[in-house]
Formats: sequence, C-alpha cells, structure tokens
Amino acid sequence: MKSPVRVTVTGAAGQIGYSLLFRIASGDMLGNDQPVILQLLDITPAMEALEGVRMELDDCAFPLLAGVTCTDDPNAGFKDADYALLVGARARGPGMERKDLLEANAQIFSVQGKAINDHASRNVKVLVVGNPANTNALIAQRNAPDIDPRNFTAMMRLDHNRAMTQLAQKTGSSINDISHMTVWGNHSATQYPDLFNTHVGGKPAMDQVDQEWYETIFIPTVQQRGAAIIKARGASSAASAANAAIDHIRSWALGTPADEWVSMGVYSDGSYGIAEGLIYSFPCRCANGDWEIVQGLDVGDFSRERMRATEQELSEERDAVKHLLP
Ligand code: NAX
Repeated sequence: MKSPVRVTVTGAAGQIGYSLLFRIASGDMLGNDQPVILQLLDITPAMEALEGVRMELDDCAFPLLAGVTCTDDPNAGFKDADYALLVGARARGPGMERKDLLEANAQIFSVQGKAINDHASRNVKVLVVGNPANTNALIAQRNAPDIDPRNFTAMMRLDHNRAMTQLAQKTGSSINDISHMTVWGNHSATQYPDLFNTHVGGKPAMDQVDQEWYETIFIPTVQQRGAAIIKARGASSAASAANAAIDHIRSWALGTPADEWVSMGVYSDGSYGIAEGLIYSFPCRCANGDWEIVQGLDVGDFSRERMRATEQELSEERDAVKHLLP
C-alpha cells in the first residue's frame, strides 16, 4: 500500500463538501490504492457542523482514510498538503455588488495563498472551486510566490461535463461517444463551450448539429446551467460540482486517456493569444501528474471572438482586485 497523501478541503462543512469528502475518502479521486489524510478547513462558526461531518466520515470506516483533522486555522489546514481543494468562499449577499464579492474573496484567497506558500508541500496541486473561481485561483497563486504557478488551477470541469451531456443528448449518443470537448475562459456566463474540435462517435460534432442549435441553444444552456439548477433546486449545484472536482484532480494526478483532453482553468502561458498569467480554461492533456495545454486547435473567427470576450472579463476581474495583488 502507498503511504497516505494529505488532502486539504476548505469550506468542508458546506454543501459541496458534504458531497465531496466521502468520495475522496472512498478512493474515487486518487485511486483505490491511495490512502488519504483529510485536513478539513472551515470558519469558526462552522466548527460544530464540521465535527458532525468528521463523525460521519468515521462512521463509514473507509479503508483508505488514514486520518481526519478539522481546523479553522489556514496555517494548520494546509500543513504539508499534497492536494488542496479550495471550495469555501464568500457567497454574494443581498445588495453586494460584483466588486464587493471580488474583494471579499480576494481577502480569503490571499490568506489561503500565503498559508499554502508557507506550509503546504512544494508540489501541492491546488484546485479552486469557490467563486469567482478563476480570479480566486489567481489571487491565491500570486500570494504563493514560492510555489510554481502551474500548481494553481480553477474548476471548469463542471462546465465541460455539462457540455458533454448536452451534446450527447442532442445527438442521441452515449456520453462515451463524445470526445475532445473544450470549454474556454472563465467559469461564468462568458465561458465559451467550443464544438469545432469536438467529436461524436469519432466524427466532427459540427457535422452532426446545426449552427443555429449550437449558437442559440447549446452555448447559452451550458453557460446558464448553474442558474437553471439554482432555480429548480433552490440551491446551487453541489453533487455535480463535487463530482467535477473529483474528475479534475483525478485527471491531473492520474492522467487523461491517450489523445483525449479535458478543460482546466490554468495559468496562461500566452497560448492562443490569451494574456499570460490569467487563470483561463484551456484544453489540457495530463500525464505524470502534470498538465499541458493542447496546441494547434482550430480557432476560427466565431471562436476567437468568444475566447476574447471571456478573456476580457477575466482581465477586468483581475484589475478590480489589482490593489490586493502582491
Ligand atoms: P456553502 O455555502 O454550502 O459552503 C461554503 C462553505 O465555505 C461554508 O461551510 C462556509 O463556512 C465555508 N467558508 C466560507 N469562508 C471560508 C473561509 N474563509 N475559509 C474556509 N471556509 C470558508 O457553498 P457550496 O454550495 O459548498 O459552494 C462553495 C463554492 O463553490 C461557492 O463559492 C460556489 O459559488 C462555488 N461553486 C463553484 C462551481 C464551479 O464550477 N467552479 C460550481 C458549484 C458552485 O457554485
């Protein structure tokens, strides 16, 4: 048996946490030969609820769960972390402007970035789920100058999975027939789900759907799916978000299938003309615990315009918190 790895989860007492922790502990994320120690971080008022979650984890008697700690101290929470899933964030309250939300989260993610810098493993793999996820990831990354910026990522896998299913349902095919999906940009309504490189049953997706459906149904449905779930459920996506977080880390740690890729918010190196340093979603291939941006995809004018719009939004988010960035 391998030696245990340390997995920090923030916002662990929240609704995504409740769908996520049990799957990490059962081996869904890192494989059924990899023991884990869970380091659960939340804020002080949530400690009692978090203790209840710990009791339930105990009661599952998971063979792979080698320990659980609960804390409200980021320095303790990130100690020696090999993986860090930053789920906890400040939700938008009544009367809160977008700028206030960005600022409130900038405070949280700068503290957590510093704690990661000072206490986590040098190879820690960080996934930011808490919204605005891409900009929160940027803030954490900028506050962790001793860690490779490539180790900070933002979750786009829920958007990617949503797009896969919408396409499978439209074409009457199985999810297993869909490959080479890409969602570019920001985890927000400006994200751009791109079918121009996607395949259904090994053949180009755009030969199997019409442009009108693509533009007027598919793209807005994927972009607005989070809002549709809030409307229907009265609460935001939780189990599907937790599932996407598991998928994201699993792909990163254990690799993507040969010739396939997934969408990940990663540190832009300027690929496809996207400003360097933004945390932008690209098609990524993973192997040996590392990711690379897939190069050379077909980007026509239709795609270019949408990729730019979502890049523009990320630049504006970054500029809104510039005064808080080191
Ligand atoms: P909940 O409100 O149920 O839980 C959030 C938890 O975070 C609470 O327990 C809270 O006490 C904790 N928290 C707040 N500030 C914290 C801090 N400074 N340190 C540690 N913990 C802190 O929200 P939940 O539904 O679990 O969603 C969590 C986040 O995921 C939200 O920001 C949400 O917007 C975001 N989402 C991101 C998605 C994505 O695809 N990237 C999709 C799902 C989800 O909407």
